[in-house]
Amino acid sequence: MAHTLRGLYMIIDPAVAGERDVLHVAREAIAGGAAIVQWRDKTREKGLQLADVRTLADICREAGLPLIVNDHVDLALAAEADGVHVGQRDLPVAVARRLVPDGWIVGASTNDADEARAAEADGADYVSVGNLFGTTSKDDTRPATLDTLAEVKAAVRVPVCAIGGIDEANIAGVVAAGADMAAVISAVTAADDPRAAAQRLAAAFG
Ligand code: TZP
Ligand code: MG
Repeated sequence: MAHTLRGLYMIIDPAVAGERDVLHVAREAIAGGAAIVQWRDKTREKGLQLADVRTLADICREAGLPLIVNDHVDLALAAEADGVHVGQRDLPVAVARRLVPDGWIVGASTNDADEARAAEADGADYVSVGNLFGTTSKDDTRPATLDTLAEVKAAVRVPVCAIGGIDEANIAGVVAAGADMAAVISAVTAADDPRAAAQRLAAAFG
């Protein structure tokens, strides 16, 4: 099934969820209108993540949404996800593309127009741009601005996903700068009511 790469891109990260049940957060985000879901776990071994990723893949399939696994092609394949997201130091986009089935989504993290053009040329289906507003969810990020986002949008034809500290106060500016998707972790995961937060964020895409 071809998925639309537009709207709220919900990243499910157990480290940010803390005591909250991550799969519950995912269900709430989807009920609130998330359009794309990513699994991101920088902490546990892949064998210990697999059951959760498989369950999340089922949840996403049921909702008709794509599940994208961060970093790990093998975990994405094992969980029967719909795609993989690679950073500049993960497997190269072209390699990931060769390893996944036809029709899978391959996304790439970028920080400027040159990286975005290269990712697109290597076969990325979308590029992400960040860290836009500062984040408490990830260390070692490279800063980017709304101008960077607009430059990337002008440089590539594939959809562009904004990331980094996106919340209800700044998401309208992100959409105005040309983002096709806005990725969030904490703005939904740590919200008092994750479903309502997702609903308000998703509304920015009209
Ligand atoms: N890459 C750049 S910033 C970031 C990632 C994975 C984390 C985004 O999380 P939050 O909580 O929405 O700032
Ligand atoms: Mg990565």
